[in-house]
Amino acid sequence: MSGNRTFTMVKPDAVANGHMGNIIADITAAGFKVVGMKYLQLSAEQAGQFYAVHKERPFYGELVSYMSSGPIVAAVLEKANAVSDFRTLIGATDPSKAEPGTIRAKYAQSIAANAVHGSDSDENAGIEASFFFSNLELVL
Ligand code: IDP
Ligand code: MG
Repeated sequence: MSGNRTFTMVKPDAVANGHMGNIIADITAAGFKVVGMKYLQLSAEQAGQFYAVHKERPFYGELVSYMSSGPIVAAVLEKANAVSDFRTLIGATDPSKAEPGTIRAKYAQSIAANAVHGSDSDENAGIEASFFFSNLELVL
């Protein structure tokens, strides 16, 4: 994967609260092209695997049960400087600290239920995209 792709999820709280369409609209309005998209619910085992890097953090159990609590949208996005521009678009992990107008400021409930995921590096974007998508499933 080159530096122009990132991976996102619309998390269970945002889907359950009806923000899925608005969040995808904000993402595409910001210039990101969707190259892959799936609507699915993770099992606790799958959520635990996806977030394995956070295994030692105190909120890991809460994160795994929350991320498997309802359906999500998983997507691969394309744009120049995708990883860093997308992190700017979503705002800080804690929505009370997120810049006004960012997706988390607009739609997140709490530091745990914070509406969206965004990869933090090109390397992780590649790993996370391939957790959900084969290359054959991505639009060129
Ligand atoms: P990020 O999603 O902004 O990259 P990370 O530190 O990688 O933030 O944490 C991954 C996810 O774990 C967060 O998006 C959030 O859902 C959850 N999380 C992070 N910090 C906390 C916390 O202090 N309490 C509960 N959940 C948290
Ligand atoms: Mg992170």
